Amino acid sequence: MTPDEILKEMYERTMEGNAPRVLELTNMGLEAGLTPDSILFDALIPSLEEVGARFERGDYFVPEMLIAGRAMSGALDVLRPLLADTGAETVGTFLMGTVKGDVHDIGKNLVNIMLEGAGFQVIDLGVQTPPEKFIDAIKEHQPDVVGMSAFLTTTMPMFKVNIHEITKAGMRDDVIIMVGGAPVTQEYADVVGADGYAADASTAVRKAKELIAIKRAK
Ligand code: B1M
Repeated sequence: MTPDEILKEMYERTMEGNAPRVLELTNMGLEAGLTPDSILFDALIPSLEEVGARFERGDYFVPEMLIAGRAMSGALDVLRPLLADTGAETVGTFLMGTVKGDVHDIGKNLVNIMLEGAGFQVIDLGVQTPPEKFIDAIKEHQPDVVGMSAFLTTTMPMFKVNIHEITKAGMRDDVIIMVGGAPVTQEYADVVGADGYAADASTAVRKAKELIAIKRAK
């Protein structure tokens, strides 16, 4: 198969949620010289976007979204060391979690991979993270940045709740707070009082570095 054929089939099989074949195609793609970035941005991410569009149209339901997500996660396991393996020095500690009420984690995991690749130490609190878990982890790890992901319009308000609780706990000035996730915008980040927002994983890395440099220069 040519690299283009591999990407095309990967797009289709991810949409069908055929995890074993997506895994096989990921390995074949790498052997054929495809970069991890190309596998992500030319096949896996567009495929999940199409899954989301089909769900909105009522052509797909939750089980289809679930298996497509699993197929992508399997491929990410293979890509993780390749995306993260830059040998960069530790540039800061990043505490990351998907907010309470939200089980989406693929986007968060991708941000984590890119952060690790850029030299961040990442502490991942997983999904459905309640405010008290963020607070306990801030106390324990004293991160430079606290990152919160939300993927539903119904869970985005948890940013404000979390920031309020972190402020009440007297820790707001100790950490930089970044938010992100598919429905989140810069305007929303400003409204909830976050320090930073990024639309995708690589921008998140750049933004985190910028914000840390500004804070350390003060
Ligand atoms: Co869900 N889901 N889902 N889902 N799901 C979406 C998000 C949706 C947009 C689909 C749609 O309608 N088009 C929609 C949300 C609508 C809305 O609120 N605006 C939706 C819905 C409605 C639901 C349920 C409510 C469905 C139901 O039960 N009726 C339900 C909710 C469950 C819950 O959380 N309580 C649900 C469930 C699920 C599954 C469990 C089946 C599965 C999740 C599997 C998993 O994550 N392990 C799933 C999936 C797979 C999706 C779609 C299809 C794909 C999400 C994904 O992984 N995208 C999604 C449709 C879509 O996004 N087009 C959809 C790929 C990923 C790489 O992108 O997540 O955007 P993304 O992450 C990006 C950026 O957002 C950014 O960087 C990432 C990488 O570039 N980013 C940050 C993320 N976090 C960041 C943090 C930062 C900075 C940047 O700083 C801290």
